[in-house]
Amino acid sequence: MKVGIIGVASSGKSTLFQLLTGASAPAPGGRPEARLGVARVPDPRVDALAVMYQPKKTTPATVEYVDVPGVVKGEGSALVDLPALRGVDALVHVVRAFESDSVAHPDGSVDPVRDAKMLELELILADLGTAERRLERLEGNIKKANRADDVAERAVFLKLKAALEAERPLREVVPGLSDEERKRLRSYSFLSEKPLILVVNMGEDEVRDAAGVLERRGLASFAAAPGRALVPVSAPIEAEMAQLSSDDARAFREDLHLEEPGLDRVIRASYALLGLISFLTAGEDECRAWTIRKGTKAQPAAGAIHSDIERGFIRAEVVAFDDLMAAGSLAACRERGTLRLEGKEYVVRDGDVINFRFNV
Ligand SMILES: Nc1nc2c(ncn2[C@@H]2O[C@H](COP(=O)(O)OP(=O)(O)O)[C@@H](O)[C@H]2O)c(=O)[nH]1
Ligand SMILES: [Mg+2]
Repeated sequence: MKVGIIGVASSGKSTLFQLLTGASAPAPGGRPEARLGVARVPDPRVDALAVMYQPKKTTPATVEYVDVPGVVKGEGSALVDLPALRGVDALVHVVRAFESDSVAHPDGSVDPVRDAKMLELELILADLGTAERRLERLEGNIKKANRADDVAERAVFLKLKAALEAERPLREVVPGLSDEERKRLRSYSFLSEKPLILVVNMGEDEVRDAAGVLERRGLASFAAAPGRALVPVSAPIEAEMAQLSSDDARAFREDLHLEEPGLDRVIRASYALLGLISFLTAGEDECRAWTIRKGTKAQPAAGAIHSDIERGFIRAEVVAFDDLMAAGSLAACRERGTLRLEGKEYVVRDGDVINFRFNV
């Protein structure tokens, strides 16, 4: 899974990107470029398996993040580097809510809902451009040769255009289309259709009352729309926490009434919004979490590991993580009957520990 990080200049995008992925700060000077980094998905189940199996290697699931540099407005260019976003599955919008005398907001004042709406509009206008260009092509084609396919596609794009002109993001529109209509859009990557996680970067003294701040700033109601999620963080606090031992970090969080690190919540929100789950594999060589979409069947799930395992799929030996922990070993699960043999139609569940039997 790949997530693009967007936001106005100095909202804390690069700071958060570095904290999420462990990347170092870019060298100063030079043209800012989109940067790619990998974050580990926190998952206590993988750690528990590692205690049980003592493997040579423990590998968490990962999420890729792209730090997309903001572009200064008023140069006739978009607010964000839009081409860098075409290949991502979801967007994180870092919304600035922190006040600072030393770090100026490019618009002169801190107003998170204004910024959230402005960025959303930017995505909508980019999609409107895509829709208009496509409609122009289709009109030309239809004049030349009146093909039914082109006429049908034009009808879908006219719907999109009307919605976008009314400033509605496509994530609110596309789910209401028929399967037939959605099929015609499959080769497009619309920015306002992508799930949006608003990461609200607030002041250090505000995180104790994060829910209150989100309410007062009007962000809670903005984020209530479908396909949007809200995660409050404070970049300096996350940075401080990243320096601490895990015990000290826990004490620090308790002091601030935070249940888990803000960065973990960003990753978790990405998973939830995209409908992703993890299944697990365990053995003496490696204990590992793998990412799939909710609803994936056993055979394509095997493909997350290797295409050979998917192709040569015979059966899956499956046990729920909790059952494995309760029994203490796979052998004990076999005796208790909690280790099941499943076929290719089995729908994999979050936390299934799976051993695929295959033949190549
Ligand atoms: N006071 C304060 N400063 C921050 C916070 N987050 C980022 N900054 C500072 O704001 C500046 C811009 O941050 P950066 O992550 O580079 O923003 P970007 O332009 O969105 O990539 C840096 O000097 C950061 O140290 C925050 O939550 N509070
Ligand atoms: Mg930056």
